[in-house]
Amino acid sequence: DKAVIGVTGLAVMGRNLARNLARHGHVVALHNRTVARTKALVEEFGHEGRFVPAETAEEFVASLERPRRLVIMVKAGAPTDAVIEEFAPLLEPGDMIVDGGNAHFADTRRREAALRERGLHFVGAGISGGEEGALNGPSIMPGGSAESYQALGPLLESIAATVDGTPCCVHVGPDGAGHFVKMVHNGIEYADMQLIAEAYDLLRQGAGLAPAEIAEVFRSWNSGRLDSYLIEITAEVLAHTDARTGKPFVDIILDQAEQKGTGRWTVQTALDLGVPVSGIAEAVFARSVSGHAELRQAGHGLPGPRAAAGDVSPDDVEKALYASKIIAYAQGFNQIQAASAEYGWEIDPGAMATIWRGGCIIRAKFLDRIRGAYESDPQRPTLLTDDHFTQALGDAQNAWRGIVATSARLGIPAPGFASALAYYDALRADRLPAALTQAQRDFFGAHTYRRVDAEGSFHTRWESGRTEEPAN
Ligand code: NBP
Repeated sequence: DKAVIGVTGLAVMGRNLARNLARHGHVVALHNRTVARTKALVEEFGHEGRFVPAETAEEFVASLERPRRLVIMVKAGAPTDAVIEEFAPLLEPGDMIVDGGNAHFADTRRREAALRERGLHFVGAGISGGEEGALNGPSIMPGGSAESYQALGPLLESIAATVDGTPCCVHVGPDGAGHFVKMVHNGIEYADMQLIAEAYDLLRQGAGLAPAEIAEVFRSWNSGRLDSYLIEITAEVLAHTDARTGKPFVDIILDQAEQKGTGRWTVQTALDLGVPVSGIAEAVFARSVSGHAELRQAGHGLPGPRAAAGDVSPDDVEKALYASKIIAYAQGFNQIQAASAEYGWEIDPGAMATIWRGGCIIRAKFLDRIRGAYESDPQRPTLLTDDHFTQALGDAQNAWRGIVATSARLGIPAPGFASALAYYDALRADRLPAALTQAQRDFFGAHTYRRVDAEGSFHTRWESGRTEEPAN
């Protein structure tokens, strides 16, 4: 039997993806640099489906039916290039290489162009949901040509998570579009987690609740509009007691959050595209601050209030959290739209919300709302103008402003809540002080300015008579 698809790179992700494919009745070819991994998979899980193990690259390629579908699940970066170089010469025109790793979209664009020259399809596919998702149904974001999706899409859709009968997998767009969208997914995940952390901190320090009580608050939120995987696991974590000490588990964890880099990529890329993603940026920087032990040590004695429980109400925190979450997602979707315009990807933002409803870390009811918002107006400049979101933001006004003010007064850092509110107010403003900034730029650097009452650009001769002249 020939295999319909092959997976090379059988660490946790590749192994689980191969098992998922086999469990759905597909014949799966297997390959790994270290042969022991291939053997272990067949020994442990061979009964789950039909596997065709191969020891060499040649054997692996020969075991695939044409057009060959070869999935790479190795470490992102140089290992991915090495594996592509190993297999590309063995493939024939029309075959496809799928990179399911966490590649940077610029690398995917480069690889796609190089392989297209050689007559091969290259599909950069974002796969979310970690090892659990890979095995039981991930959210899959494949890029590449429409032609490659015809041959590959049905297979991927068969193993993806489903919500209301719809698979969490759709053709995202050409070349790097899939990996770009996966990157922004991760950036949004950072923002969502930061907002949840701030909500916890406000309930803990601001309302004086114990972790077990806060777990109950999150549990109740999880049956409302905040219903999501991240809120659900937050309740689980907060309810957990450390077996060694009997203390709340959250209190024995070192308070330094790490990162693997996709959040940073999201912000770097947003800066290049000129898209304000302040929510994601605050989340990346908050993790960074947490990890700077020496700064925190140095800053620990600085004057200011030590949080003492105030009158923070869980209902107000819920409203502030929901409002700030709307802002973070609106910013992330704007980043996808900006990249889509920049690279000519024609990404359907509503379809991205649809495939994030299941399988991935940010899966949530909320994404159905976003889907609806883009269905009613695919071109909308911001999600904030959708009726449901506008109303939620309106309802949150007192609570949101109160929570941000209280956090400042009590000395509880809430950069996510505060920056979301500042962004919201900036969009609402009649006039921004950017007028002054632009005037300063003209003063010291002759950078020119535009007037509200005339066409064209102008420069004022600040040093000689302050006369205004047209600039070209
Ligand atoms: P790793 O990222 O730990 O990579 C291990 C695999 O890469 C092994 O199969 C290893 O082969 C292979 N490999 C390396 Br390293 N260098 C190689 C080379 N030069 N030539 C051939 N093979 C090489 O595996 P993972 O955690 O399963 O993740 C796979 C991909 O999926 C990564 O890109 C990751 O970012 C992405 N991802 C991971 C998760 C997650 O939750 N772990 C979630 C979403 C996406 P060996 O066995 O011979 O050493």
